[in-house]
Formats: sequence, structure tokens, C-alpha cells
Amino acid sequence: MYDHKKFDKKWQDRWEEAGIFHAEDFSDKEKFYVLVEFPYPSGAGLHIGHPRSYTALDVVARKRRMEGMNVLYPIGWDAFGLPTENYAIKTGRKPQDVTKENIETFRRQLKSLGLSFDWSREVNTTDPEYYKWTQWMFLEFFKAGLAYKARQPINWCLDCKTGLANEEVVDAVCERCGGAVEKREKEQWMIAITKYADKLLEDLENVDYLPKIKKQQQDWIGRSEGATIDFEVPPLTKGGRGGVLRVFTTRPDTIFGATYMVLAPEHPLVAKLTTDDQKSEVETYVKEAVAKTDIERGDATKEKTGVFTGAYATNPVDKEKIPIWIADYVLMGYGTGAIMAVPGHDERDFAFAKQFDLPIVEVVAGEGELPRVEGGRAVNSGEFDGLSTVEFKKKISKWLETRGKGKAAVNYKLRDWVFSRQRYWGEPIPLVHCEEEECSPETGGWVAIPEDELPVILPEVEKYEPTDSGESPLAGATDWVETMCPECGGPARRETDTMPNWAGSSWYFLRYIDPKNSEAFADKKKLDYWMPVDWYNGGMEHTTLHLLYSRFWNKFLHDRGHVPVSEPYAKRTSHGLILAEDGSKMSKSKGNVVNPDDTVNEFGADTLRVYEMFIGPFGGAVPWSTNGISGVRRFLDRVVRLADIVKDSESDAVTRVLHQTIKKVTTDIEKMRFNTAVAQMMTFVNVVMENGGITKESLLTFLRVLGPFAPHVANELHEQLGGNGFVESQAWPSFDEKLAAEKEVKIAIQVNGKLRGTITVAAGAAEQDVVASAKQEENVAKYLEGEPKKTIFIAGKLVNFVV
Ligand code: ANZ
Ligand code: ZN
Repeated sequence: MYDHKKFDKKWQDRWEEAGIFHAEDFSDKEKFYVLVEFPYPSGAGLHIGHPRSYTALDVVARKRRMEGMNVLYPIGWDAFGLPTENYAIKTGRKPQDVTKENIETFRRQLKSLGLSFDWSREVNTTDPEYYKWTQWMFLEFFKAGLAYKARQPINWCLDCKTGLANEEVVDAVCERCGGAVEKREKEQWMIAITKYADKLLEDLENVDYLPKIKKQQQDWIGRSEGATIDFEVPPLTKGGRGGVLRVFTTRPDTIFGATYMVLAPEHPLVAKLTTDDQKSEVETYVKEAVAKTDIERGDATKEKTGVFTGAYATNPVDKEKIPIWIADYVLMGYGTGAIMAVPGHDERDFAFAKQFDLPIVEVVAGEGELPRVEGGRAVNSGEFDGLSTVEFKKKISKWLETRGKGKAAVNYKLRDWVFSRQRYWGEPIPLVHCEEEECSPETGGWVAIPEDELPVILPEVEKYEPTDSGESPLAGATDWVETMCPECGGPARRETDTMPNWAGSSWYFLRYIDPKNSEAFADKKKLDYWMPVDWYNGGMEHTTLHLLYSRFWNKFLHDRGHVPVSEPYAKRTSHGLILAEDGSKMSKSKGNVVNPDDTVNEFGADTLRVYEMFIGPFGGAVPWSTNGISGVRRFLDRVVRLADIVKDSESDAVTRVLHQTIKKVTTDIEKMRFNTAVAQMMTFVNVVMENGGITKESLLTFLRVLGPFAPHVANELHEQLGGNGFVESQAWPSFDEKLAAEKEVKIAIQVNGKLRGTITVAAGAAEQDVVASAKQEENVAKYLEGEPKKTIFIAGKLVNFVV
């Protein structure tokens, strides 16, 4: 048993004194920027899940340093956000004070794990010196016309009492609190992320992200190619001119099969198109439909509902009159909020047509029953009959375009980013609204705070409570709100909404590069040197939130000439969750949360580190196991005991397992197969113990591969054995393929004493394995009919089957 308290403290102090984890700006060495998602310093302290990601990339960072690279592995605090604010409300304390305490706890906890962060680069998103630049970047969006104020229905969390972005509504509830979300019409600051939809998609080809991460982003952006088509509708007012109903479709080739049209209940033409005798029915339906969430409305398993408007549209290709319906399965927020319904080839349209007895026409030939959604040859489509779906799509788009009835179009599921929050604990939006009518009409009276007056400091207020009316708590800080217009000197009011907690995290990786710069968010030359991040690990839950936002933010800064690369992260990987022992999610309310402090105190930092790497495949969810922890501790105790069996020579088996271990750990780290790397190190210790000894040189070499996982134990032994300096200052060991290879022997195979073949097997291979291979040898198999009566085995020489 080693004294982990002593080891941990001793080596953590020494590393800090020597400053060996400080990254140098500019160096002859190749740079390597390793990034983990910085934590939100909650009141609960470090979660046992944090060290999984942090240790994994610590292993990578430490290996890269030993490979001779200049490594940047930074950490900081993503500290704005609702939990702290809610806690402050409950306890009557200032979020500023609470945040400070929480950060101190997190810092102490992370330091206790011996992670090789460059602590001199710590950043904190709530520090005015930091959010000054978040505000500056917001103004860049504003000046580029990408931040704009709009009144529109947004998601409103009833518990958090704030607007949310689409990305923050996960499975129909608030991503943060799990509370119900409703649609509310509100004026909001928006950021035009949709302008970057194509770039965000295309550039996924230039980065090394896990395939499932790319897929999620692609699906979220949801690019659909198709066409808009205009259907003529009767005069919208008595005696007036006819109008058009525009639809978006991904299948313009099915236009001859459009047997009815559907408008979203919120569609602006609903009131105008509805005939008098359908009016009351339509109004009742609309009222019910708009109260439902998009998720309910899109649910394919629910029975379809809808109502006829009384009006008809004209199909531009065959002049057929088709009825116009209203149904909630068509959403206002997508495409044009209206569709041509093709029940023969669309599932939802089919279900609707069945429900309301509308005609169903086959326009794509194929096998099986309707609806058939796949492509094929066109039928019942006039002059277009016989065309393939692909050809038809091209032709019809042109046909429509030359007649002014439609054109090819692209649609996205991605929506602009709802950026205002009606809460206190966030960055103030650095704008004022000028009350002089003539001032800044082109921005609706909104005026930017000049750069030299940034940051706009978040004022202290008496009440942090959010309001049901949707006003930010800052609205009550009258002295702060009422100010002077920087443009014209007239009276002006500050914007009282704050930024979402995703603002500060959208660019923190840039600030690490130059955290103390007061002239710019970071020095250009330093950005040139360090960017992009070479390897970024984080949670899958952030794929369509932080990861998407920060890619967008970086691309925008790149286009403005502020950062050197368009894609911020060259590589993105993801870790699985750590669950409670019973496989459920850890949660405070269930009382099944494991505190990392307890594990570190009882077993030491290395045990927690190695355990989290050993617990299971890195990408998967895994339950915590107290037994597993003890097992890892026993492994480390055995490692320490290896120092007692150092000899002048060692058996071939030990040399071999050493080289096998170097080889396996080297490749496993790159593939994030940390669990099998640890298993191999365990095998190594077993083999050395079985063989009764190891040379000092071999043990020192082993400590270098162990170092990234268990740096305290590795350094302690390294010192005991008289090794030079830190394990971290040694070169990553290389392996000899020949020494790693299992020795092989030829085995003669006889049947009834006659030689019938030979096979090559690893020396020392187990009898059952050798016999199994022997039976499979082609020539031998011919002479064996069924199970041999008897099998004679002479290790390393011969197998004789008696039949
Ligand atoms: C006719 C058609 C025929 C369609 C067919 C599909 C198959 P994605 O791929 O998701 O972009 N659609 C368009 N706008 C809609 C809205 N606001 N609410 C609900 N549905 C809408 O889907 C595009 C397809 O979804 C469009 O193509 C349209 O139906 C429907 F055999 O038009 B399609
Ligand atoms: Zn003004």
C-alpha cells in the first residue's frame, strides 16, 4: 500500500514549481492544442463525469509532450447561467459571490486530480475583462447586420421565465430545467446563423469529427433541395384579383399527384381564403391547433386532423382544381407554411387523404402498395411520363421557371439564433435605444456602445427574480437603464436583456491563447500560431448547441479578419456518461451522486484517473462501480511493488510484454481505447510478477507509458529508481516490433501416426488452441471424420489424432 496523500501532494507541488505544463507562445517544437469543454462551476462541485473527459485528454496532452510537442492544455470557467442565478435568488446572495466560491471549489478539485492544465491561462466568462470581448464580438455581429431585433413567436420556458433558442428545446422541454415550453410572441435579439448554414455544412468535410457528430449537425441544419411552386387561388377579396399560394416541396416531380393543398393554421392566407360557410369551423380549428407544440403536431402516430377552407387552387401543370385544407401537421416555421399534398407518395398526406376521403393518385411507378415514397419512373404525368425522379425534378423546375410558376429552392431546418435572455446573470447586450426619432433610423434606433466604453458592466440589482411579463430583472435598475445616446447625446435606454450562456463559450478557446490581452481578445500572431484546436473532446449533448454555435462564431470572426482559420476544431471526439451503480442517471434528488473528492481522499488521484479510463469503452455510457475502484487501486499497489523485484536480468517473456505494452498503449491512446490500454498495463504487471523480476531499465520504460494515466505513482517510482527529472520530461518510448512478436513454433500434425500437415503457432500456445487449429488444417481435415478417438499433444512439437 502506498501513501497516496503524500505522493499526490508532492508531485502536484513539484510540477507547479517547475512549471512544466506551461505552454509557450511560439516555439521550434510543433504545437498541439488540446481542448476539453470548460466546466460550469455549479454549487454541487465537480461531477464524477468531468474527470472522464479531462483525464482522457490529459493522457493525450501528456503523451504529446513526451513526443516532443509544445502542448497547450488550458482550463477555465463557463460561469454565467441560470443555476447560479436561481441559487442566488433562493439564498438572497449575489451571483458574483456564489460564482467566486464555486470556482474556488472546482479549481481545488481539478488540481487534486493532477491534470496537466496550464493554469496560468485560466479564463472566466463572468470576468468583465473577459466579457468585454464577448460584448465586442456581439457588436461585430451588430455592425455586420447579423444581429437584429425581431418580433416573432419564440420558445418560452415557463419555469426559467426566459426565451430560449430552438437548440435549447430538447425533446419538447427546456434543455436546462426540463420544464414546459410554450410559444410566445416576443421581441428578441436574433443572430443570423442561417447565413452560415451552407458553410457550416460544407466545412464538415474538412474536419475530423466522429461520424455521429457530423450526422447530428447535418440533420440539425437540415438542408433540403427542392422547389417552390405557385398555385393560383381565386380572388382573395370580392371583385379583387386572384393570388398565389406558394409551396415548398422536395418532390416537384410528383406534382401531377397533388390532389389537395394544406396550409398551416397560422398561415396569413387562411382568413382570406376561407369561405363564409366554412368560417366558424376553420376558426375553431385554428384556435385549437396553435395551442399545440410543434412536436405534438408533427407526431406521425397521431390521427390526422384538419378542415376544408372552402377554396380551391389550380395546379399549374394540368389546371386541375384542388381543394385547400388547413391541418396542423403543416408547420408555419418551415418552408412556406403551405404544401401541395401528394397522398400517393407521402406518408402523412396519405394518412390525411384516407381520413378525409380525398383522392389518391399514383404518379411514380413501382411495386407494392401506396404510399410509396421512393423514386422511380413517372406515370400519370402527361408529357413527363417515363422520366426518372432525378430527371423529372430537373425538367419540372425549368418548366415552372420559364412560365414564372416556380423555381428550384433550398430550405433549411436551421433557424436564426434567439439570442436575448430575460434573466440577470449574463452579459449585458451593449446597445442603447435612442429616444431621438432622427437618430440611427437604419437600426431602428439601436446604437452600439463605443469600443472604448466596453465592458458594459452588469450592474448590481436588488431583485434577481425573473418576471412573468418577460422583462429582464435589469429593467428595474433605472439609474443604469437611463443613459445618454453615444451617437447624438440625447436620452437613451439601455437594452436590458442579457446574452445566453452560450455566448461566452462560443469563443473561449481563442481567449486561452492570449488570456491577459487588454488590447484585443487575442494577439493575431498568437492566434496564427495556436489555431486551430487540434483535438477537442466534449459531450454529445452539445453537438447542436455549443459545438454548432462556436463553429459559427469562429467562422464569422474569420470572415471579419479576426481569426486565421474558418474551422476552429480540427478534431472532435466525445465521451459517454458515467451512470450511478444501478445504471440510472446520477442526480442529487436520487442521492446517488459520487463525489470525486471522496474517491481521491480514499484511493488517490491516480486511482480515480486510471479507473475512469478503465471503466469501459470511452464513447459509451457506463455505470460507476465501487468494486472497480478497489481493483484499480490494487493494480497500482502492485505497480509500486515492482520496484522490489528489480533484477540485473529479465526473462524474454518480460521483455516481450514490455514491447507489447508500449505498442498497444501507443496505438490505443490515439484511438481513445483507454480501457484496453489499461488492461494491457495490468497484463504487463501480471507477467512481470509471474516471471519474478524485471530490469531497472525496463521498469523505467514502463513508467513512461504509465505516466499519462497515473502520473503521481509513475513519478514516485521513477524517482525511487534514480530516473532523471520528471517522467513528463522523458521521451515517449518506442517499441521493437520483433521483440513484441510472440515467438512461433512449427507443430507437426499426424493422423494415426502419419504426418499429414504442419501449422505455426505462438510459443506456449494453449493445448486447446493448438488442437483446434490442427483440426482445421486442410489436409488434416480430410483424414478426420468426426471427433478423433484420441488426441496426443506434445507441447511445442506435435499433435497426433487417433481415428
Ligand atoms: C410534395 C411531396 C411529395 C413531398 C412527396 C414529399 C413527398 P424535408 O425533406 O423535411 O425538407 N413540407 C413542406 N413544408 C412543410 C411544412 N411547413 N410543414 C410540414 N410539411 C412540409 O420535407 C419537405 C417536404 O415536407 C415537402 O415535400 C412537403 O411535402 C413537406 F411524394 O411536397 B413534399
Ligand atoms: Zn441617438
